[in-house]
Amino acid sequence: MATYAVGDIQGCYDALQRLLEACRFDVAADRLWLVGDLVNRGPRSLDTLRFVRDLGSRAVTVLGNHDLYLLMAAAGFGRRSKGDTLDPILDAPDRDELLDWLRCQRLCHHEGRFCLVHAGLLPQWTVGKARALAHEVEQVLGGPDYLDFMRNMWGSEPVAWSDDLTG
Ligand SMILES: [Mn+2]
Repeated sequence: MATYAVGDIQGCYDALQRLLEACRFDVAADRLWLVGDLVNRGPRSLDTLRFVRDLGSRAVTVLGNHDLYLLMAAAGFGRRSKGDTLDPILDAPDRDELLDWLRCQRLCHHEGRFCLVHAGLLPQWTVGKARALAHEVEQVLGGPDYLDFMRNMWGSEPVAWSDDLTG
C-alpha cells in the first residue's frame, strides 16, 4: 500500500488522472492525500469532486480556500469572482450531496509523522494546537449551524475571537 500526496488540483481532473496513471495508483490498495483546493480555476471541478468523494476512505482531503469559497458561493455568501469555474458544480443534480460531503472534510489531518494542511501552519503552533483549532472549525462546518458560521467566515476582523480551547 502506498500513500500519494498531491497538491491543489483546482479542477484539473485530466491531469490528475494522468498523474495517477503514471504512478500506477491502485484504487483498491493505495491512498491519496490531497492538500485541498480541489475546485475552481480548472475546467473539470465537478468531475474532480465526484472522483475524490467516490474514493471514500482511499482519499483524505483537507479543505482549501477555494473549497471554502465554493461552499460560500453555494450558500449565497461572499462575492463571486467573474472568472471562477464553479457553475457546473452549482448546477449539478448531485450538488447537495457533493457540497455536504465537502463541508464535512477536515482542515487538518495528522497521521504518524505527517500533518496534512492547506497552505501551511503558523510556525508558532504545535501540530496538536493546529489539530485542536481545526477540529473546532470542523465541528461547526460539519454541523447543522454551518450557515451561521459561514455568514461571518470571511473578513479582516473576526466577529468573535477566543484563544480559549476549552470554551
Ligand atoms: Mn489555496
